[in-house]
Amino acid sequence: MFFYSSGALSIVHLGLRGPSVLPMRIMLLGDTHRNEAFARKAFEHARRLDCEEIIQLGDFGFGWNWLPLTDTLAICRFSAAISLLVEEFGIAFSFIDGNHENFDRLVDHPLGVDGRREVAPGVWHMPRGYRFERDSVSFLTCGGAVSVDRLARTESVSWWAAEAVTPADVTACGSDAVDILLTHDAPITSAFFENVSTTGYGIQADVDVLRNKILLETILTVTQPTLTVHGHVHRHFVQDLGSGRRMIALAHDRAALHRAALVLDTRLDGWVEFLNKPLRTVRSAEKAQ
Ligand SMILES: [Mn+2]
Repeated sequence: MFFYSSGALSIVHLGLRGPSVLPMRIMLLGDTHRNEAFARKAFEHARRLDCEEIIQLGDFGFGWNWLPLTDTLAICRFSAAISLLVEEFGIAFSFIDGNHENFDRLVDHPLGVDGRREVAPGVWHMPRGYRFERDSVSFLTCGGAVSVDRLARTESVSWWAAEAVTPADVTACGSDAVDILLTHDAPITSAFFENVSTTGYGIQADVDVLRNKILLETILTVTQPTLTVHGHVHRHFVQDLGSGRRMIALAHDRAALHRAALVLDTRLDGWVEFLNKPLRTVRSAEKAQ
């Protein structure tokens, strides 16, 4: 039913749309956990692969450490670091929320006219239910997940109630069909859970986790994405959902980049191509064409 990526050439033609209008490469990136060294490697990876934009899939690490700007004003250290990378590399950056974000401070940043919030110059948060298009491919985002170790955390210090997906979030996602759904948590049909029956953190954690995954599954069922990509489980795998639909899990900052990052390429007419392999393989594959 699913397989772990071998790291070999992996190109999937989804046939989402007609002829390409604008060449576009987007890198989707798994949990960054406010790891600045990993973020730099991710930007270097994106530049080598000619990506114009990075979209990070939650557990970005917003608002855990602050750099004071004035006596009354501070900026999230990791967001500031990403802002500098955006400027240095000239690559756009957005993230969806995971479960490890400071939601109290995230909502301090007002939503802009396009529906995102800018948390540092060039660093954008895509809220739950946010829809956008790139090169005629439609996207929908829904962050959020439940921290299984919530009881070991302190509210508003290391845990925020707003982490969990709510029925209102599902409503915000709407019912229009979408090509690509980006989430943090894995929907309940994820193969990751085939052999996992409990979180190991008690019945309440089990129930909360299950509820979150069912809410995400509702979005998937209603919007019928051809591709769903998520983070949270810290492992990479590709799952065939049948009828040409796929679900891909991206690994995290402690994994190799070809497992934590996925490139969507809309340059080929009528296709989206996924490059998910070490750079060396990419280069030799491109030469052979
Ligand atoms: Mn995580």
